[in-house]
Amino acid sequence: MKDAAPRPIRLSQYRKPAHRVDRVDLTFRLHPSRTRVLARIAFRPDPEGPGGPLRLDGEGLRLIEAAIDGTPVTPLIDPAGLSVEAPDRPFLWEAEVEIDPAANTALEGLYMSNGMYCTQCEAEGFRKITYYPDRPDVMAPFDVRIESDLPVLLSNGNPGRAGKGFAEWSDPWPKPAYLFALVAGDLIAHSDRFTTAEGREVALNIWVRPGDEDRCAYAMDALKRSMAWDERVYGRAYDLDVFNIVAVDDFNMGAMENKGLNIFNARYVLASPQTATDADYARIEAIIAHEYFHNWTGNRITCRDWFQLCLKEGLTVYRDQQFSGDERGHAVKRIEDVQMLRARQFREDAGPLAHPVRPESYVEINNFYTATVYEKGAEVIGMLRRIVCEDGWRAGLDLYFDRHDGQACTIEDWLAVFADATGRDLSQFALWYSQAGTPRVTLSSRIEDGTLVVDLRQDVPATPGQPEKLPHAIPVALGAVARDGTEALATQHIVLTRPHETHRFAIGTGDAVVSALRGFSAPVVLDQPLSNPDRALLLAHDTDPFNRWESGRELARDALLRMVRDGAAPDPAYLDALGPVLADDTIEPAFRAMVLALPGDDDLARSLAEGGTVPDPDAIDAARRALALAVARRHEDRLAHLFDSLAEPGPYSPEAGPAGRRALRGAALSRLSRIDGGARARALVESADNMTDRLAALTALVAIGQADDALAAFYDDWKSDRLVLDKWFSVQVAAAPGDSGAQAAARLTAHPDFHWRTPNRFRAVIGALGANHASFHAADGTGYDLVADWLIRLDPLNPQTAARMSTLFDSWRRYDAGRQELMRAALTRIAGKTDLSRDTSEMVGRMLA
Ligand code: 0A1
Ligand code: ZN
Repeated sequence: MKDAAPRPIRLSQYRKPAHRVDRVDLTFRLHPSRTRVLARIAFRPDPEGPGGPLRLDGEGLRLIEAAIDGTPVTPLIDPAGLSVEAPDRPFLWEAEVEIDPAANTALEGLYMSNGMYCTQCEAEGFRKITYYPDRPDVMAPFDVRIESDLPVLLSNGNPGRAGKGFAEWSDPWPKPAYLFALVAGDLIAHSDRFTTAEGREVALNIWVRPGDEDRCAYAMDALKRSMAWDERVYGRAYDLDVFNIVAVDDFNMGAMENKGLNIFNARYVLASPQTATDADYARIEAIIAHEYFHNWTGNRITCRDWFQLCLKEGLTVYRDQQFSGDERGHAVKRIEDVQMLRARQFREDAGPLAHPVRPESYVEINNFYTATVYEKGAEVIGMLRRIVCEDGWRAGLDLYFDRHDGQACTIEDWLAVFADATGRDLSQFALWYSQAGTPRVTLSSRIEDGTLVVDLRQDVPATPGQPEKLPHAIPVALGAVARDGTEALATQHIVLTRPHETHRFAIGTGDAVVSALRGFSAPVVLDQPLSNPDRALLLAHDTDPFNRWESGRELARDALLRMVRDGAAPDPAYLDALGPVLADDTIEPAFRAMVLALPGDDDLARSLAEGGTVPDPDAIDAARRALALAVARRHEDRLAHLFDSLAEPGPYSPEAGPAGRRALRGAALSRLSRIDGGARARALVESADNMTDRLAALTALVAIGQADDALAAFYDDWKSDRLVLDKWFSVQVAAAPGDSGAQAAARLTAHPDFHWRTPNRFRAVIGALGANHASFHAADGTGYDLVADWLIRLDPLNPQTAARMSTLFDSWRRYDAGRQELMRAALTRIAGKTDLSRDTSEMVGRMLA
């Protein structure tokens, strides 16, 4: 147990550090269980700091010896670090510590994965490597020497001397300790080069386990495109002679932007047509870009403290989304991003874990790498850009990079550059960083004498600790579509700042439908009473692709909610409206696939709960299946035509065009499988030459309970490939019909290949169960119990991943009394575990509060 009742850390209590660091010199003598770390750190008292003794963070370290300016010292050691008297002038701290990487199952600090040493220091892992002021506002250049017989020895920065059994690295760019990294192993490189716009020749390497080297080409290509894009779009060039990426199998998150040495979860690097799906390729591209873009937004300009996490994450997510949009098409990318935002962030914002984009307190910072900080943080950047307009955006960004390069900054610094560059008062806009909760915008409209009158109201819901809210500045893009399908009003940009506003627009028609929140111009819930014929009109004719899709989704949602609530039959109006979209080959296939997709069960449950109906997971699941079946019956010919005509003739390419065609074909297949007994899917699962088609077919078979043979064959083919085997585990649980995913998960957790200590495998089963709404919420509580059992088991080994997964329970108050009781009991059981980690106990405590 880390702490009985750990006290929260508060933003309001920020104080400057007492000591700054001028230089860090580290030597690692690597050994699986007895690694020695020698640190020589040049400190200097900060005249603006609070003074006092030298205070260093440190956890799980065995101090061998320490000295100040060459004189041995005996610091006062406690569980969180040490304190020692130090001179009131610059001095040299030297310390040798011993650590045990092989015993490090938490995957923070220096740990081992398949015989390879690697590190994860964000947010507070460096303190598990040596004593240090482990806070992001202490920045220093690092020199590192690694001693080991392993063939590949890597750290941040540029390579220095190397010889038998050692290598040296030097990072000239001052950085906080969370960006430190070290890797040592028997690795093989996929190498390339890039010449920056400034003429710097950069050696690029992707380091992987031998055998994986033929799966790196796509990640390398994505890296080079990211480097070129950041130069072209943001004027930011790379600043070292090498850029290394390492793939590791054991990793808590997606990837990490360590300076010059990005470390990736292997699943976000390795891809071949036979092993990775189109979705995997798209994620690899996005994450490679994200980590690379952090070199400027995160590394060159970092965060003053962890409350400012969204400063680097919101901006970097925004940048990676723009990049993917430029590379793959903005319409589809925006729809995907909004789907993700609603599924993860809106859910978070509506429950007990709601927090502002910039939280004001935390117990364990690792619990705040959330959809709110990342995805809502990115939405806030998008809104800022809409509000300051294109010139203001460019001027503000230039000022940001000029003014703050090399600094550790705050959200106030970020907003000040836009205020200074544009002369605007952004104080109301700043509320987006401090107020939690998803605002609701209610819109009604009428046409009076050729004028479109739009009434808008905004409400920001109460969230934990924030009962009262002020109105936000909400950019609303809106237009209107006339009854004949022509555009009656081109997109207008307004910024809602008051609780109620009325806007008037001259309009050349007597009747039109308002298309509001075009492009999803703000992260809000839009409440606009539209009839289904109005929605069908927008689906068919809106010039805004996001709202075309949104109108189709609203039709589907409305049909499903009526099926769940009133036992209604599938709405023929929805089925009719799909017809033209399915038949129109001029519409991009990826877009048509998204129109065909139904809203997720969890999304529907949230809609029902917000509308005052207790969601019944079985009824939601049944309604979804009934609607999918009705779509299949009604459009069988069109779907069959799509399935037949969209087969890709040539060799597999992961590009957006062919990927979109496969997506539409897969969507058609999943509908058709409900009426053809799985015949097409069975044929495709055998004939497919790529993982996208094969997994789409397998998923369709699992969903209709016809997958036994196909699953056995898949296992035989892929049992020695860890990344593909994760898919085999996951599909059986995530796609299982009804509540059968709970039994599937129980069966799979007893499988000899269920290596639950590896986060990817754990997530493939336990995370997949959480993603299968009807199964997680199985009425007898088996889903809840299974997840709770495994979280209790994982927590002592890997608190960070256990805490993250515990959020599966965050919506417990939505459900019926029986399920609420079962979920509360599961949470209480986790909370009552002796020695529960600080990470998980914070999460469970917030959910039960
Ligand atoms: N900064 C990384 C994500 C990351 C965050 C925390 C970690 O450990 C607690 C690891 C990685 C990113 O945004 O990609
Ligand atoms: Zn990031």
